Amino acid sequence: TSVSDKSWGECLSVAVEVARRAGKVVQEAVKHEKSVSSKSTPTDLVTETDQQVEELIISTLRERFPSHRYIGEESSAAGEKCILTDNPTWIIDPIDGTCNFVHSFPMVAVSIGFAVKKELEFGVIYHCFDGTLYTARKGHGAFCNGARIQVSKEKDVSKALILTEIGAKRDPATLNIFSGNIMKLLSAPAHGVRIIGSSTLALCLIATGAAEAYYQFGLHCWDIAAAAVIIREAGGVVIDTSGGPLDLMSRRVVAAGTLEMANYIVQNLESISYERDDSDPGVQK
Ligand code: 2AM
Ligand code: CA
Ligand code: CA
Ligand code: CA
Repeated sequence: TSVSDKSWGECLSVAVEVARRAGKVVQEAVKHEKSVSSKSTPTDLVTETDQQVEELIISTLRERFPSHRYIGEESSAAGEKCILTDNPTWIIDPIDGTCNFVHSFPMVAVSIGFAVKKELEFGVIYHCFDGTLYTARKGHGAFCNGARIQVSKEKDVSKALILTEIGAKRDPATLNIFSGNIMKLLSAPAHGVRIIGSSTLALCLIATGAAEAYYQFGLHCWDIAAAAVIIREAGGVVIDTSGGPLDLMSRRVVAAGTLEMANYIVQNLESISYERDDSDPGVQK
């Protein structure tokens, strides 16, 4: 192993430690009253815990790795630049499933991804309610609580469980495409369609083979970064909904156990377009 290879392994151990610590803060905060406000739309929720946990994660990592770059949902909301460079970059979602968190619906996660030269190197996702830890490092396999995980090998949509999400944008045109896609799947007929309210945990369920495919429009780079490594290392595919390679900043993704399953989504479902994560250069920091 090269020197750099060793140091990414060290970064992964630090990421696991920080994700666990952050996850426990979230778990404790669930029991207390939350101060909820909204961002872009009335359903785009944020709490003080989102900001506190992101601050905890980034300040801890920055102290260890001061030369690295950091992208986080709440830092971006505060106007920081969301651009992936060749530098080692941490991509963080402090609370994935904020709406679930607000309702104490037990599907909430901390997600930490790490990229070097724009390539995802490892990902860590911690389920804040049950303490399940998902990890993967490029070329080293994917794990759930330390045990190897594998995607579903199902190729036929009529034997599939499909996961998706609807974001905070609820205008009629968006809802029309969203419901049209669900109807298409239900009449395929897929075994079922599920919306669990956490993109990162939905993607982890693809990695463990609990569901066959996941697609979403409107999500962000911090929703995909960690999970993409976990799914690929579990033998699955993560691509763009157009069928091309995954673009972390494109706000759309399809993940599946098999390419056949991913292609069904690419070929049959309609896309909803969103402004790219890196379209607004934001504040240089
Ligand atoms: P969040 O809780 O970190 O905001 C709920 O639909 C899931 O989608 C959550 O994982 C949520 O992440 C994510 N999400 C956030 N913003 C979104 C958007 N604009 N469109 C679609 N999904 C979004
Ligand atoms: Ca959010
Ligand atoms: Ca998220
Ligand atoms: Ca979040």
